Amino acid sequence: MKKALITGITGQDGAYLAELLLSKGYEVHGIKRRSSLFNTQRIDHIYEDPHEKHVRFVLHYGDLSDSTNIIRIIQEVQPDEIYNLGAMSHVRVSFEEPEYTAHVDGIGTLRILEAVRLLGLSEKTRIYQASTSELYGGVQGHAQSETTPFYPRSPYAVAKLYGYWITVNYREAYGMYACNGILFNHESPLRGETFVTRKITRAVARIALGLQDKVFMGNLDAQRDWGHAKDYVEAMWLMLQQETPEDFVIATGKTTHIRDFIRMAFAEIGVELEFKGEGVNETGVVVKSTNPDYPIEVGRELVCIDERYFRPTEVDLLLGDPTKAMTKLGWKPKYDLAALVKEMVAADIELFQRDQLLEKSGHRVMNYFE
Ligand code: NDP
Ligand code: GDR
Repeated sequence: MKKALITGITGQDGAYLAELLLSKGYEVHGIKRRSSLFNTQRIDHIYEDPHEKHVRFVLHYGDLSDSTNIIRIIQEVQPDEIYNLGAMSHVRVSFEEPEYTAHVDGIGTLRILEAVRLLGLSEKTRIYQASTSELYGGVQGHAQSETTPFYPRSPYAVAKLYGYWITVNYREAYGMYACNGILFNHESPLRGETFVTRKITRAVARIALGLQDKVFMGNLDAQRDWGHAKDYVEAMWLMLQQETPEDFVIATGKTTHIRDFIRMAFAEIGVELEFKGEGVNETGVVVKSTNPDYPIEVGRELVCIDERYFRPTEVDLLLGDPTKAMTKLGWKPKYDLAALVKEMVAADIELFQRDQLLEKSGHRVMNYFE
């Protein structure tokens, strides 16, 4: 039985990847951070009681900022594959926590690679590094591929640039099977609540149910190449099954404005939006509302701009060219954007209907906005 170790197992991708590897017969180990509240909601459905025999899913306390902990866990698990997904992954927050981001996203990657080398596991253990389309940042004007140069535009992207190159360096210097997946944005109902797609689908659900008046957004002019996280974790696994380690771009090859994602999400509840005004004065106004289950008045302002959500430096457009992954890995996404939006809005409506029930029976439900 193959053993995999996943850092960031409690995150969006960690949860989908753990499910995928368990379905393929792996023994899956994950590193979770100590937190004052439970932080395993995304993986609770696959949790196995450690007191049972033949457990195939094991969690270890750990942190990418602690090399002694990383070394100990890798020594104990002796994994065939490591997926380094753990990171401070929010681009805007990285401007507020630049040093921590470098420590975890940059040097954290080195800690994994060096642990494998020091433990004499270079021949046995294959390593996947969660690299990102944010590396391209300021490189605009054409689709971004494995040969496009990098120009990071945030502390997050700069930290990930170090992670990318240290992975390449360990592969070249020590012959390790280590590769970078340069993944473009991927989303799902498990997406963190403060990333733009989930923020929008949550707002749509809450507005539909009468729990929220409007949503405040940042830069609506940005464009992103969005795929489904389920498709993208499959590509991670495929990258570690090749004869030789290589880096791959994973993307859909289509890009969409944030504004159009908002339109698509509101269309799921029968609302047609028109955007009026410019810059910070832009608003999204209802011009048609056709779903009797969610009666929303025509003329109502549902989207406004709040400068707080703008970034000191922005990545205007991301558009990936996944030709290499499609050709060499045989990878192809199963979801398109319309199916992704539909699934996310439906999941958030269900979530908030549950919250409504709880509130009706006297429970207080907290909802934070960002
Ligand atoms: P999430 O933010 O959902 O998950 C990040 C995970 O990292 C969480 O499990 C988090 O733990 C963990 N983590 C954070 N800090 C540390 C730390 N100091 N030590 C150990 N673990 C830590 O991210 P995604 O699942 O969306 O992304 C997975 C990886 O892929 C990340 O590295 C991200 O940067 C990268 N990436 C993501 C893309 C996307 O579109 N989703 C695109 C390209 C790259 P906790 O749950 O406790 O917070
Ligand atoms: P990104 O994702 O920065 O691309 O990083 P995010 O969803 O945060 O932003 C995408 C774009 O939307 C614009 N935007 C807003 N973003 C947020 N979060 N909130 C808003 O209110 C808002 N309004 C407009 C942003 O300015 C940006 O242009 C994600 C993360 O998962 C990274 O870890 C990963 O590496 C990259 O995707 C690829």
